[in-house]
Amino acid sequence: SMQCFPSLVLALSSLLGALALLQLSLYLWVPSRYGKHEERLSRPRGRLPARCAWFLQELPSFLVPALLLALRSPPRLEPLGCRLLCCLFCWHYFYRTFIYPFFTRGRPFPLQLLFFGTLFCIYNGFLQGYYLIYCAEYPSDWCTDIRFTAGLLLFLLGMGINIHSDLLLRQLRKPGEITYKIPQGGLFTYVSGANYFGEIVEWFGFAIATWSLPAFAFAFFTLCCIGPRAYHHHRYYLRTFTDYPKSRKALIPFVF
Ligand code: NDX
Repeated sequence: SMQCFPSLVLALSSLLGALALLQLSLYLWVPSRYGKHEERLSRPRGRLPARCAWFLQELPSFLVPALLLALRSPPRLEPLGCRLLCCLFCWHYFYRTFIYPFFTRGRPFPLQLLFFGTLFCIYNGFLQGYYLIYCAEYPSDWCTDIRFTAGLLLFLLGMGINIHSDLLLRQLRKPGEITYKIPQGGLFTYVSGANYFGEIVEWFGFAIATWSLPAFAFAFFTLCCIGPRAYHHHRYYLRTFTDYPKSRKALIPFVF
């Protein structure tokens, strides 16, 4: 049966950090080619409807940690913190897998990115789940620790912002439409990447609540992955809409 190998956690976390830096160097100047940054009709084949693509891609991030949690024998009942934190992770990916894709009005998603996205979700789902289920140790009163409570609060706040912003984006289109409009309302009043801002806050909250290397590596990866993308969205809006709100920032309200 499985057990904790701390060196495996260290190796996988370091590789995740390295992937984050690779990601940053690849996509800081040129955006990753999906959504509004994919050249129109350039590759009519090699895409999957957004609904299937997001479902398939995100599923492992839910399934892998959920299975690790369910199948661990003997079941890990102590400490409470580990299961709670693993459930938080699964909860986000339950939303991302079973709710978000079924409402999306996004354009078809490139198969090649879908492939790498799926690999990434397997990798990260395993790392976070394995660490929390087999390795993490918390004092029995972790649930009242300031790191847990403050982190949890940030996680919930970020998730709220992320879900709300994704909803506002979806409402910009009627079913079947693929045009882009200026997002309005919620945190979009202040930033072009409100959904990304929420997601980044969420995973840094998770990292603080778990106080673990894998979770900080994932928060850093998220920042490197969708931080630059928020900036590219911002640039896209500025060159596409002459009436784009001048005071709006790219990612962080009032700052950047
Ligand atoms: N999926 C995380 N890297 C990513 C898929 C891409 O969950 O090779 C990371 C995630 C993957 C990436 C994933 C990992 C790294 C990959 C990358 C591809 C290359 C890269 C594999 C897995 C890679 C290395 C080299 C390291 C291997 O038509 P449309 O789609 O544009 O429509 C959009 C619509 N919309 C608008 N509609 C009308 N008017 C407007 N102005 C509109 N603006 C947007 O709204 C969409 O339907 C929808 C949202 O669009 P957008 O562009 O704002 O968000 P999107 O990027 O699609 O993300 C959707 C959500 C969002 O909440 C975000 O926070 C979350 O997913 N997300 C996304 C990416 C990664 C991630 C979270 C994370 O790292 N935690």
